[in-house]
Amino acid sequence: MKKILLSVAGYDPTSGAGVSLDLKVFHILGFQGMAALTSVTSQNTKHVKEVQCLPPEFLWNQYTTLCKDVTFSGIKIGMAGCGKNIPVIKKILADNPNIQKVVDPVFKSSSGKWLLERESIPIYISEIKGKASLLTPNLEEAGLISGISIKNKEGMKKAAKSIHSLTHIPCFIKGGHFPGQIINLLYDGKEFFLFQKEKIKKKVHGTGCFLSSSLLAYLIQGNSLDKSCFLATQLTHEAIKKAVQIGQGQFIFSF
Ligand code: PXL
Repeated sequence: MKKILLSVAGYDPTSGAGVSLDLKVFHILGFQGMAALTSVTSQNTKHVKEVQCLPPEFLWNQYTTLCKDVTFSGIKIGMAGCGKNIPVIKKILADNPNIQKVVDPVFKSSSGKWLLERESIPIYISEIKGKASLLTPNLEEAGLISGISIKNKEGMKKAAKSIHSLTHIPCFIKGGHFPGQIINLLYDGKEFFLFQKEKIKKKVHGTGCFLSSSLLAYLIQGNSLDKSCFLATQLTHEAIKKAVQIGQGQFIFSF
């Protein structure tokens, strides 16, 4: 029987990001995917129009109802949607001390809309302290968490160290927004690992979600943290090559 992975994230009606993308990624990597929704958005491939956060009691209800029935092998946390959901996310993480948990701190859409209130960022970071296997911010999110403005590899290293000391969680910074090259960096608390790829000139929606959900799947397959980061970088790169412009805005994954 396939192992079950849970995505706790928001709904993007294009399926280019959020839970519906996570479920597809879990599927292609051999897992059964399930989801608990934090929030629902209205958006197209051009922009996010509105975010409706679901009530925290309902998020907890979705999670506990699933738990009464099935056992999860791993959990991915994506968009929290609003500060009110943070205590529930903390409870879900704390309720699962013995499985791999990847937290993708989604703060802003690529079109610039806040997906978590800015003032909730420090609370979120302190509430998840020590409660996950891996944190996967992009460059901007890593800057917002650490207060470091990241311009190059050295800046990434400084930010990753600072985020690790704040959270006590290994940190994988997704450096897809550097001009010219993609530089992803893992800091596991001891060592740095760099994963570099040539940049494909396409604006693809949901690359952060793709990276973090594939990372969880590779970890559950039994790969080490650095091997999982390598494999997820590779798979995301291949998926970006195949992404298509279905609407009038960003490219979305098609696999
Ligand atoms: O890519 C970040 C992201 C994650 N989850 C949902 C989103 C977005 C960006 O728009 O809508 C649901």
